[in-house]
Amino acid sequence: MTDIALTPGTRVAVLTGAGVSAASGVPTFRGEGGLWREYRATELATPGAFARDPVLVWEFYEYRRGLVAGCSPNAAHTTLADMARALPVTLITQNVDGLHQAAGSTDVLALHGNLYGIKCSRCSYRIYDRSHPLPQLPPPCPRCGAHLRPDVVWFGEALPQTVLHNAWQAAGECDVFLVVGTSAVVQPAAQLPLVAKGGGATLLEFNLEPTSVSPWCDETILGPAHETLPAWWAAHRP
Ligand code: BV8
Ligand code: ZN
Repeated sequence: MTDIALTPGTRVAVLTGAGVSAASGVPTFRGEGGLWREYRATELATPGAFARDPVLVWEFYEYRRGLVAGCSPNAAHTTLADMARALPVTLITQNVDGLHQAAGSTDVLALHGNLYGIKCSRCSYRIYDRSHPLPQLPPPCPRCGAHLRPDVVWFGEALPQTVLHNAWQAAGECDVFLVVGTSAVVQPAAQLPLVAKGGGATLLEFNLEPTSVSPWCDETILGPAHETLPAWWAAHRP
């Protein structure tokens, strides 16, 4: 086990992916269960899929909103919220399920948006709506009449600039960087652990298996994050 002496001044940054929500019952992107009907999530999370079939993509996100509505944060989410009460923690997530926020984490840098965000596919109209179910079909924008769409970042779309800038800065300045439950495949999020390493941080990975970022990690702690992260925090909290 990599020896780290955390103090109340230790700057921690965390990048989470779908694996942190697996124990809550939210399917990951690339594991089994990532399928919906006969589609893979990555086929539908694109502007082209929405342009071709807005109803299908809207139904896909309604399915996921319904799924997540029945899920609760697990011990990995609550541990990260607890950590931020003891240390300066920047929580960066690729997830859109809102479970970090539900666990009490605040100031979450949501790189890829949130399932409860809805925006216009044409103008700047956007709302945050936790109600479920939404109308069966993508509603027309009340301002311009175009289809409303999920306010998430699809493949081929730019990440929110301020969020990405703040995540990049936190990664470059932290003392310890935790990579939790991500295959580290999706860019530019997957660069963040390397930015942290380049900034001199200790890099720890929590996953079921090694990933493409494992060679840069000071340690890869194998196991389900809802068990390994609480155990690590209990052994290292200042
Ligand atoms: C962009 C929202 C440019 C939607 C998502 C290089 C540079 C820049 C871009 C690219 C590049 N190379 C390729 C690209 C394009 C692309 C990309 O990265 N493609 C990949 C597939 C190669 N990137 C983009 O398109 C990005 N946009 O760069 O735009 C640009 C600039 C200016 C102007 C225009 C354009 C946008 C990417 C965002 C896509 N949106 N989500 C939605 O959710 O529907 S990404 C999606 O994948 C989710 O957010 C998910 O979180 C994310 C990453 O996946 P993971 O979270 O890692 O999940 P995965 O299933 O893969 O892995 C789960 C892991 O958990 C596994 O390792 C598993 O072992 C582990 N695990 C499982 N259970 C547990 C566990 N670990 C611990 N405990 C457990 N219990
Ligand atoms: Zn509009």
